[in-house]
Amino acid sequence: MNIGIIGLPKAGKTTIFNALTGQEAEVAEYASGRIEPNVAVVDVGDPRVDTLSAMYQPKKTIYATTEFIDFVGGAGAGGSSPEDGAGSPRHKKTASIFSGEGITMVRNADALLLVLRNFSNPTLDETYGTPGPSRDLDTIETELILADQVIAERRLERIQADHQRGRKTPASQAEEKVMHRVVEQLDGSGVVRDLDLTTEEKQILSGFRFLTAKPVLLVLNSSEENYGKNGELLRNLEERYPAIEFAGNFEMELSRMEQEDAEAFMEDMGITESARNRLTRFAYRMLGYISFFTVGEDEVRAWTIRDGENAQAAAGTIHSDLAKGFIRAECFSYEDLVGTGSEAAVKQKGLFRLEGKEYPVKDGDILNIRFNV
Ligand SMILES: Nc1nc2c(ncn2[C@@H]2O[C@H](COP(=O)(O)OP(=O)(O)O)[C@@H](O)[C@H]2O)c(=O)[nH]1
Ligand SMILES: [Mg+2]
Repeated sequence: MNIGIIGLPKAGKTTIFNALTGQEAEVAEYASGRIEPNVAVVDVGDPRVDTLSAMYQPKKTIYATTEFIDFVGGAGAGGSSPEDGAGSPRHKKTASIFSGEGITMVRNADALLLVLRNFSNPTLDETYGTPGPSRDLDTIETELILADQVIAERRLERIQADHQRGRKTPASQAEEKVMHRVVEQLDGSGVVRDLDLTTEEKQILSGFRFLTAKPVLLVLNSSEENYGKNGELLRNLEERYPAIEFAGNFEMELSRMEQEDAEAFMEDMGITESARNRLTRFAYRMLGYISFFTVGEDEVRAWTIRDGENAQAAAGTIHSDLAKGFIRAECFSYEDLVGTGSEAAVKQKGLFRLEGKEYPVKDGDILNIRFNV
């Protein structure tokens, strides 16, 4: 899973990125002018993996991972935004926050984590106004729409120009049709996500990686003082997107402390778990991801797939050969393994199954793929 962190300048994106990854990327009240994104791959903490590792004593234990990309916007850094390069001069609208090189990486993300400032600071309040998470969400949505509009319009013009030159194919006509719908949707301030698309249309659009097609999660980045006291605000935000609250600055500091010290501070704040664990669990649930496991003497490992994917697709996440040469999946559940105490006991109780290609893999399944290439 791959998550792009976006938001208005100084909303605390890098602070949240640091809290989630334990990194020490530069956090700044003032612009620094750097534009490359911060990227980190972190393990998805999962107590089930720890238990499996203790049972099998493998040489290697490998957790599922999540990649976070902290997109460093241009415009907020004192208007130093690189030209959007939107092409034709007809495109007056430029997406000021989401222009520049970093956005290419965010376009490749599976989901957007949108950070909303909910803390005061004299300098920031003066430059960007007092905290207004709902207002900021509106602004960001508008900017995401603008960024997609530039791409969709440009593409549509291109197809139409080709058609005028007599270059018309069934594929180009299908693309024109769906791109036209995208442009209309965006012109009406709608998002690509809300379009009712056929599988084929989704396929046509997938290469454009529209930002407004991606699932969105909100982070309400609250000050240490008002953390946990924003119930109504959170509920309002949740009417639009799934939302989670962090005390960004505080949690960034926690992520740098020794476990024991961190736990004492967390208790004081009523924070039960690290930002990373809370966020990954939240993201898995909201984005519909699940984990399955492979076990053995060599390796215990967690893998991430989308809920509903079948055994063959799951095999493919391990290796494409396993999907191609798929015969059967040997399968039992983590629960049954822990419940009975051993693989032998799982078999004895008739809880060990052989599943075919179409079997929908469940969260916590332990799989061994039989294959033949
Ligand atoms: N009080 C408070 N300050 C924060 C919090 N999160 C970020 N900041 C401050 O806000 C400024 C901008 O943060 P940064 O993470 O660099 O924002 P970015 O531009 O969105 O990446 C820095 O001075 C941070 O110390 C927070 O939760 N509480
Ligand atoms: Mg930053």
